[in-house]
Formats: sequence, structure tokens, C-alpha cells
Amino acid sequence: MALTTNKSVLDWIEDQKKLVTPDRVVWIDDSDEQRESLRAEACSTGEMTKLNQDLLPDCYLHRTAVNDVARVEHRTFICAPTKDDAGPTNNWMDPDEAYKLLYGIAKGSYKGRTMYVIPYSMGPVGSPFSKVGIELTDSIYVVLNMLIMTRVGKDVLDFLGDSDDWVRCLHCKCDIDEEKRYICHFPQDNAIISVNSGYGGNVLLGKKCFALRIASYQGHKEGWQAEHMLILGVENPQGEIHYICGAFPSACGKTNLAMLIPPEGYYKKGYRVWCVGDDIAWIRKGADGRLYAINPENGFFGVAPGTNEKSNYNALASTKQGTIFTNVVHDLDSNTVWWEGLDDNPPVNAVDWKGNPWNGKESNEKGANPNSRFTSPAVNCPCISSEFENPQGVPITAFIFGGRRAKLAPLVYESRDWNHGVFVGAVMASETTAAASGAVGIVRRDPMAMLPFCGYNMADYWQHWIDIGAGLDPEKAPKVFNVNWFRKDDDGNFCWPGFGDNLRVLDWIISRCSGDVEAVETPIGYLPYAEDINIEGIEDEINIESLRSILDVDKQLWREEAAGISEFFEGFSDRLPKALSSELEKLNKNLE
Ligand code: OXD
Ligand code: MN
Repeated sequence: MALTTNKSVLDWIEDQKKLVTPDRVVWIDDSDEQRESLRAEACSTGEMTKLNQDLLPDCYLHRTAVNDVARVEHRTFICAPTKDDAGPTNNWMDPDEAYKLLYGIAKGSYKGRTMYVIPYSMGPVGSPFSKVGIELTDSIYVVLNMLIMTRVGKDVLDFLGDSDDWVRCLHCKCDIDEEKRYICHFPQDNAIISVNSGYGGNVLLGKKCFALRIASYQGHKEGWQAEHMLILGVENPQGEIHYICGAFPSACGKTNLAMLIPPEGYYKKGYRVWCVGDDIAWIRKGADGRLYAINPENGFFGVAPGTNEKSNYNALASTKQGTIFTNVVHDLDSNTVWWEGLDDNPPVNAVDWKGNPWNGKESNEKGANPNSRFTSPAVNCPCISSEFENPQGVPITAFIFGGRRAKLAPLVYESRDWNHGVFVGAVMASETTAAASGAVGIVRRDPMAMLPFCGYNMADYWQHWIDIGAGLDPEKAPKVFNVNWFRKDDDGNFCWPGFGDNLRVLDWIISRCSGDVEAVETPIGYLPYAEDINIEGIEDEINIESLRSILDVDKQLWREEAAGISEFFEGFSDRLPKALSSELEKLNKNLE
């Protein structure tokens, strides 16, 4: 039975029913009974496997098709009225053509299947930040993931009332045919259509598709921001908490940073880190003139490989209950899961992510897909912030941008002011990872980590950042920093220990924001004096000399970088904000 009388919702569902012709329609209401019966059905068809309920209560395993294991950026389109509206960094398709193509593919595709109607809220239900979406899907896996990643059910529809401000999301599994796989966004119509995929980032439409691509467009229109950012709170021994939002490209350790455990020395002094979000931040100005952020999601869709007790204790703890694992190894002896980097004890009687028998002691092949995932409820996280559900969000002290750069970018530097900070975010670059299909290890520009997620012209998005700053009292505006945990020495070893020790850098950042520490002015911005980064307790991993070596500015390398930036900016022609071309001029001048 329909859970709403909202006419725009009911009419749209009727239209979609005529298109995809399901055998039946089920509204998802977030009840335990319904969830249990969907789990049981998915297990009966082999879509999911129930794991050892003593060790992993309410946990399940799913394997996607082998051709469908990551976001497909080359098949992701922004279907805005003109190509220029989508901009040079997005794939564009004419909306009329896209509808024709996608309706052709979707037509009749639910025949013999069930249409699940998922009403969901991005953000706490009723928060002034929050927005509603309705996803139609023929996949139980999608339903169960959305139940973890978003807030679902009748409350959401009650909050929506008669409004037609909601995002129309249609997902059709079809035949998981890569040649006909499309992830299309229609920002002007508040609509998303995804066909021929069953992999999370392509089909959990509340996440990248809505909360970033559509929401970034909405934010531009409505005066707020949707960013690919984690949100964390650093509590000092006095009990004050500073919130930091950080943008990093996919698989650069956002989840690890968001949940970090302070190094022992810090912990003993009383430092704590609280996680508000690990992937997405929605940001707007509060009544006091500061910027506030919420995490619109309700769970974590984290990369499994490399997650272990040491790298991310809190993420691992989050996976122990109510979690869906995707494309990891299935240990048949214990009916649990494993992935590379979990421990040194791979199972020998196991099934790999492709569904083949696998012996971890003998096989040369990886057992888990490098982009295998866990979908875990945020409430499971031992360090979840008490502000996680705060409908007003948390006040932001600093923004940090970062990437994976073996050379060039120092461990940390601070921008001179807001517009310089926007420039620093705009020219971010990183070595690619397995989170998206394509070559791994190539340096690509990824402005604000939004390259695959900005729903409109990137140049206009930068201007939006500049306009947001212009509307803030500089005393209240967050300061903007760049970090790079991934510098390597000449032998290819990482110079900085990373993980929990990244708090040492956050500590410096917060001291700068509080005006408690001096910095060195350099051509690229303010750098720390090496002595001001606390390395007590890690002297065997990094000494002051090696720290100095990653707090350097190699002018020659930066000149090459500036040339690359100039070339990148040319692609935006006269839409490039003047503020950014003048920042580039300043950089060139500083490097003379
Ligand atoms: C993610 C991504 O899944 O950025 O968060 O790819
Ligand atoms: Mn992400």
C-alpha cells in the first residue's frame, strides 16, 4: 500500500510502472519484519549469503557480477540542457536523447520482478539541511544497502508532505550489460536513472548520484554546498571540539582519517576524535555567520582491503554487526569474511570475490576485489560523534584538501586566504586508485575531490565557492589547508607514518586556526616550522630531518606544476573565475 498521498510521488510511480512493468510493487517501510523477509528472500535466491550469526550478527555477503565492481565514470552523464552546463570535466548527453535511450533500455525490464519503492532522506529527517529522494529498484541488495546508508520509511514521506522537491531515482538492473550501462543525472528535472549495474556507487542513488551530483547543482541554485568531504571533530583535553571537513579523492583514506585513533601520547592527554561522516558533507551558513556541516548519509560504504585493527579499528568494529559485505573473500570454515590487509592469516577453504574456490595460502590471485566494500550502519562506529544526528550540523573550523602525491605537495600547508584556499582545492591532483574503473597510479587533477561528482560546470562550482567565501566574515570563515600523507622518499617508502599520526598534523592545523602557532611564508602558502609538528613517540619512524624534507617547496617542481595547472585551467576558457586566474598569476610570480 502506498505510504503517501503526495500526488507528484504517486503520479511518477504510476508512470514508471507503465515503463518498467513490474509484477508487483512493494513500499519499503524500514520495519524489522520487512527487512528480515527481504534478507531471507535474497538468501533463498543466492543473491546474498547469511554469515556466521554468532560472530557477525545480521551480516550478509554479496558478490556483484565480475564486470560490475566499481563506479563507471566513462558511462556517467550529466544530462543538462547544454554541454556547457555540464562543463568540460563531465560527460554530457542531451536530456531528450538520454531519456529516449534510457527508457528504451528500461522498458519492460521489471517484468517478472518486484518494484521496490524506497522513500529516503539524505540528512536527519526534518533537518533544514535534509532532502528527500525516492528510489525505485528491482534489487533487494540495493534496498538493504539503502536501509543502511540512508534514513528510510514513512517518516520521510510525512516530512515531504505535498512538496514536489524530491529526487526521482530509477534503478534497473536489466542484464548487467556493460555495453548498456548508464548512470545519468538530470539536474534540471531532479532525476537520476541508472541501468545495467548492481554495484554500490552506481546504484545506491542517494550517495554519489544524489548527495553529490544532484545536490551540488541544488546547492549552487540555493546557496549551499554539497562536498565530497569527511567531517570529524577533534576534542582537546579541555573538552573543546573543533570540526574539520576534508576532501580527498576516492580511496585516499577518508574513512581512516574520519575515524582515527589518537596516538598514545595524545590519547593520554585527553585528545579524542569523533566521526561525523566519512564521505559527504552538506554545508550551509548558520545564524551565527559560521559554516555548518551535516553528513547526509546514515552509514559507511567503506573500502574493505587494507582495513584492519591497526589501520582503522573503528571501521572494523563498525562491520561486526548489520553489515553487508560486497566482493570480499568468503571463509567457508567459519562462514565469515576476509580481505587482503585484514590479517596475515588468509583462509584456505574459501571462495574469492568472483565466486571461485580460493586458498589464501596457495593462490597468487587476490581473494577480495581491490574495491570490495562493507556497508555498515554509522551507529556501529565506536567513535561516532554525539552530533551525528544534530539537525543543525556542526560548525566548521577548517577545510582540508589532500591527495596522493609521491612528490611535490608538502605534508601540510595553509592557504593565505579564502580565495587562495579555493585555488588550492581547485588544483588538487592525486594518483588514481581502484575506486573507479580505469588505470591505477596515474596523476590526475581532481578539484576538491569532486571531478567525478560535480553535477554542473566545474568553473561555476569554483565561482560558487568564491561567492560563499565572499558572504562570510573572514574572522568566521574556515581556514583552508592542503595535506599529503603519501610523500615517498627516493627508495619509494612513505615518509610519513599516516593513520592515527595524522592527528599530529590536525593538531597543527587547529593551532593555526586558534592563532597559537607561527608559520613560514612560502610561494605556495604557509608551512609549519618542523619543530611545531609534534613527533614525540614516533622518532623511530620520522626524525626532524626527514620531517623537514617533506615540508619543503621545490621551486622547479612547482613551476612544472604551475604549467600543468595553467593547461588545466585553459580547458574552462572564459568561464574560469577571475579570482582563480589571479591566484595562478600570484603563484607564478612567487616562484620566479
Ligand atoms: C566512494 C568513492 O565510494 O569515492 O566513496 O568512490
Ligand atoms: Mn567517496
